Amino acid sequence: MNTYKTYSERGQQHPNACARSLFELMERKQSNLSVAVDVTTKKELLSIADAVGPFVCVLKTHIDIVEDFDHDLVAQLEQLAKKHDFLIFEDRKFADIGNTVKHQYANGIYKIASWSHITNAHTVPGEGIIKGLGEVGLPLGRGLLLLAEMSSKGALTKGSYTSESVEMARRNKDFVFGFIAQHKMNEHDDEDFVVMSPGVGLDVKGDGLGQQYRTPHEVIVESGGDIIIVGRGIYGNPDQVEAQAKRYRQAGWDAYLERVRL
Ligand code: 5FU
Repeated sequence: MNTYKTYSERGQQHPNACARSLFELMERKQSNLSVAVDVTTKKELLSIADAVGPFVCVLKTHIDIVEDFDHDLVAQLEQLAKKHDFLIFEDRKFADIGNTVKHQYANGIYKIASWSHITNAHTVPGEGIIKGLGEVGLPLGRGLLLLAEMSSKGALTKGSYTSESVEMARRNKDFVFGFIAQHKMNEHDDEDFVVMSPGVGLDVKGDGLGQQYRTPHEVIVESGGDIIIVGRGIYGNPDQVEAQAKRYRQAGWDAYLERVRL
């Protein structure tokens, strides 16, 4: 029996507004690709975002590595998100008590909540981190992913840590719509968490610093992930950015079609 629904079916049924718009746009663009644009200048970030924009559902940033960050960068990213129809995900990995993360999310130099549709948090501090971020993000219609499983070698995100993280998500479904994880996390028919999986590469298996890569097929078909996150595999060779984005988008979408037909 086919237990995998299509992205559009999931979009129609999902209780979380952020997940609904994400699924709808994935179907519209036929893309389950997120590009991690880990570059350190405004110029490179904008140029890669514009080049990969047509092929992605989500553009993932690490805004604090940009040397010449300013608010014009954010304004231009938001324009590109509209032009190419993608969501922005600041991979901030919040990890402090609720009161502190609230300020880190809303204030400071980056004011992440004002422009990033999606962000994420470690569950190590306990559930207060979700409550704190939710006070800022919920009124803005933002969505949160919990880090249930990391991709790197030796990660401690396993066993009861992972299952407790899923329980936290279940108790906070208004704001938490999914996970950064390596496998599908749904256990009940009535739950539908979005799984975004980093550590995806078609050509290499690791990076010498603990990163571990799997193929889009392994992530989507074998492990039941929903969105592949690809960084250096796409922006690593500046002359190949668009070609690699097309290649990974195709590999991700083919894997999805295989999964829903299984
Ligand atoms: F939560 C995680 C994780 O478990 N692994 C990751 O690699 C996040 N990442 C991010 O995905 C990491 O910070 C990079 O931004 C990206 C992977 O980049 P790569 O160049 O494809 O290795």
